[in-house]
Amino acid sequence: MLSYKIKYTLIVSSMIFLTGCPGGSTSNDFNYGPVGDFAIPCAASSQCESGRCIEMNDGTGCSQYCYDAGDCPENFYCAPEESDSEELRGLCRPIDPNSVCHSCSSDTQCEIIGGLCRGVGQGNFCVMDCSVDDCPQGFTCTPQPSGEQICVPDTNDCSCNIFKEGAMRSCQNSNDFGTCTGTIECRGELGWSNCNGQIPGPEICDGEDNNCDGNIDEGLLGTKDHCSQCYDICQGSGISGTEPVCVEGECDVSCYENYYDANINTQDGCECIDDTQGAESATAAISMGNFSSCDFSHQLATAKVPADINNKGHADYYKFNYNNPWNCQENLQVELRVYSPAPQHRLCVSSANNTTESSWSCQTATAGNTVNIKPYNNDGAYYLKVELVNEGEVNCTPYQLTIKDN
Ligand SMILES: [Ca+2]
Ligand SMILES: [Ca+2]
Ligand SMILES: [Ca+2]
Ligand SMILES: [Ca+2]
Repeated sequence: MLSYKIKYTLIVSSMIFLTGCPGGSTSNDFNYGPVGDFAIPCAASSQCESGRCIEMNDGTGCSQYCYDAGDCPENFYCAPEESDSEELRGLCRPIDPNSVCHSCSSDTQCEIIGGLCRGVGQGNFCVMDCSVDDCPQGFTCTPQPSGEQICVPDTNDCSCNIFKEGAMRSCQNSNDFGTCTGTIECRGELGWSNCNGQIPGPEICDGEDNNCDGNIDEGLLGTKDHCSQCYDICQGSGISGTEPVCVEGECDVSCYENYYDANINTQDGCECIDDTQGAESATAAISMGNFSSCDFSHQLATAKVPADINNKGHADYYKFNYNNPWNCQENLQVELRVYSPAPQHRLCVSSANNTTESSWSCQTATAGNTVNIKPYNNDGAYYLKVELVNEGEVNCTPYQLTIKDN
């Protein structure tokens, strides 16, 4: 306080001398040193102890003279005043938070904070000059190679400093799995917070969008491992001829060739396997043998034409050779017996050496019944076909086929 008094005296006398205007009110236009009305709203300088009414925040307020920032309250800096006096150093002016660290291209843009336009981090920003002044909290006076001393934010990032606390920005977390967005918040002199967005990860079935691509559980939900919901695993893996599948959110099985889900139960997969006794076409027909006796009977009991609701097994084709060297008066006949609960079967039999299917004789047998076809007794090759009549009817029951002459 004592030094203020001394300086004040020196300043007043200097001012009087310099202005060449001694006496009058000029010598009392300002008072150097601490005041009791700092920042009190004012309309004119004469209302202030210091004799200075300046712009402050939203209006005008009384200020005070200073030597350095230590003479000014927090968030005020000691702005140099134009004077030829060595003693008159400056006036406490509010630090404009919008001007500190504001992007700039020339020093004149930074005059409001008595600063300079200098490079900080990536770009040029208004920084305060600390050659005569202290830096505000959160800034460190940093000598430059040029000899200047400027207030560099402790964050070394002008986008976030103590004056910008609470500022928010969007941010991204990216890796090989994707990019997730979030926000970062300026924590004042501590700098930006970490991005609060989630870390992208591989998509897993959990009801969340793990890789932040906007889709939840994509590529997983609706598959055999997550069919109607996550971890609803479709059964059938490990069962021969069976592939578990998920169709529109419902588990099903896909059967390999010659395998059928004839019991409409996916739990045991495609449990019905076709036999290999009947061929798939007349030309490939499998021979049942050569018959020439006048009284014979040959039976095939284990063949079947399986079917599930999606697929019907191929028709079974057979052939046999018949000759009648003794002119027996017996009748050659082919008999098909269908057991319950098998669906309708059809039996077709050719005449001797006739491979044209459209001319074969056919009969349809229902469950529990038997049908007979008696071709003419000519010598030659005979062809047989056993097939299911309707699509969509399930079956895994063997039929009984008999060739006889009696
Ligand atoms: Ca996703
Ligand atoms: Ca997910
Ligand atoms: Ca089954
Ligand atoms: Ca068959």
